[in-house]
Amino acid sequence: MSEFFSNIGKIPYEGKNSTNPLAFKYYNPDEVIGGKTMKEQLKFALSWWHTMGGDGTDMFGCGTTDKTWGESDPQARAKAKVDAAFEIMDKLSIDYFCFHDRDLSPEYGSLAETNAEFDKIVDYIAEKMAADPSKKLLWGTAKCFDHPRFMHGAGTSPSADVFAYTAAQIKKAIDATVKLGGNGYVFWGGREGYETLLNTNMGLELDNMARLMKMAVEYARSIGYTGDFYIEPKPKEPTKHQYDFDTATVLGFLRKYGLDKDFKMNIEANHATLAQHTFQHELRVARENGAFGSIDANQGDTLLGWDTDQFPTNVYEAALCMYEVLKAGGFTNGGLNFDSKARRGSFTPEDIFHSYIAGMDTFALGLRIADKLITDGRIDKFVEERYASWTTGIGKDIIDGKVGFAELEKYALEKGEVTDSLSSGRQEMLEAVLNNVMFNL
Ligand code: XLS
Ligand code: CA
Ligand code: CA
Repeated sequence: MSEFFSNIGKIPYEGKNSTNPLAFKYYNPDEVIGGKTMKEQLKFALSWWHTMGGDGTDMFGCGTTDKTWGESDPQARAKAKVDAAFEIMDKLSIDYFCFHDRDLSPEYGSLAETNAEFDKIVDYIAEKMAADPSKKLLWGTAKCFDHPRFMHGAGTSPSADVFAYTAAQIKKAIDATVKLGGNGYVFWGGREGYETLLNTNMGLELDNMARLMKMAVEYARSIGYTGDFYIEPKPKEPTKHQYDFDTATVLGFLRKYGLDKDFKMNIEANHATLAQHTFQHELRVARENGAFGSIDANQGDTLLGWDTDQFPTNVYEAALCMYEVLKAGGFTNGGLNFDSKARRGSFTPEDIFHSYIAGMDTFALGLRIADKLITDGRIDKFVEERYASWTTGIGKDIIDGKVGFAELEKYALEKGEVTDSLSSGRQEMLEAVLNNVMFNL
């Protein structure tokens, strides 16, 4: 087996004063932060689609970087991709990976043929994982959105045949996830949405999406899968209205169909901003609802209205993200998947490494800051004191269910004006506290 990146060695941790572009400045895998090693806290994953397959193609032009891995034959290329992926993970000290079925192995003629070739690649990955048990599958998923058969949706297609095909494809992707010991299975509703209500039976489509998910859970549990199921919210792109708009919308859907015990969220930063939320907002909504699962780490561009999937370099965002992760008790089955791609102009093999180093160091800094923010305690203390009125007196009576409208009316009439009970929200002071913690490392 040949080496694909012979000019790049294992990326070392050299600390913040290093100027070596091929070294980590902040990610020190075995250093303990917040009670666990950084590698346990961050659980970085490589995304097979961007890293192994994305060649820079966009709607205005063809690829700028070669992702053929030296093979023109699709079977040989799929195998070479596995070798190259394991080399990248090894050199970057990344323990996890994520895939869509078709990223691993493309479509051939019939579904049966496609499945047979897919099995061979899954077996090959299983062999590589057996040889290096540090490599693990974070989650798998099925690519039910690129082929023309999915033009009107997959689980939400008006065609029952397409629904059946989708179920068959997901069944196979679940089999592969289980075979590779994955602890996560993702549903991102690629074309599960609509362009116009003039041709859409929304009620049936949503019922069918829930049917598909129920079947997936039943099947996976029946073959012994014990991991998590995630829904990855996204408000738009490719469809105008995606059904899984944001975390709050997805929670409503899950509860309506009795799926809330089975699913958590895979929150992507760029999807949060597309929904006009902050990344932290989406994480907080998930956390407050016991639905925090996994993260697709990337960033969008606030000046662009589409999904740019850039490698994350915004330390502020990463810090607030890791604050939510630590407050949620850290990752269990989930982790940080770099659903990110180098810019089209960053086309050399080294750019793969520069991109991951940038993303990993950004989240390493985020973790360091978040841990300091929690031990510093000023923000948590402020929030606690802001809500102190709920721990005694009338506030406690409300929480304890001791009073209703009649008692509250009596209380308010006796009390008179209540504006004096308020104190400043101190937003600017708190933002300065965050800056102080951030730059005091
Ligand atoms: C696309 C999504 C997709 C999911 C997995 O926007 O981010 O890549 O993460 O299907
Ligand atoms: Ca994603
Ligand atoms: Ca995205």
